[in-house]
Amino acid sequence: MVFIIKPLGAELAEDHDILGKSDPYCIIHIGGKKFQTKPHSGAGKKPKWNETFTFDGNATELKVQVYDDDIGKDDYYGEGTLLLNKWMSNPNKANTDCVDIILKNKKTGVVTISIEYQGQANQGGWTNSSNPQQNFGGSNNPSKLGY
Ligand SMILES: [Ca+2]
Repeated sequence: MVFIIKPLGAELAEDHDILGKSDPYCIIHIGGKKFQTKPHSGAGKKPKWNETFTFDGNATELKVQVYDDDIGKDDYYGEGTLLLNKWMSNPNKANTDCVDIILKNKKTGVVTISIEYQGQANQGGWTNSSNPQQNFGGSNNPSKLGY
């Protein structure tokens, strides 16, 4: 399954940087893979990323982590999780959602992210109950009349 993932930006509760403004970036974890945006230098509480990542693999959820880029250890804003089934039931269309970023049970911000699932709608494995024999040729199949 292919997901087009665009972390658009964030609204953060605090500016972590002591000198100047925070330089936030985010990391997307999906299906064992990791995508990282560039830091939005000096963005403070309202970073914009507008980067596009393509994930090809199996995943049911996506985790977002936000950091402030610093010399030495980067400050951690926290993380949030999005379930992907909403996009899988509405394929081939980019839909934007927000994910709360939490650190130690405290909301530290919101990340806006656009996701598009490319593929067939997820039927959940139960709605497509028709017998394949009916679809792939029985004695009544009109396409066979010409032979
Ligand atoms: Ca910084």
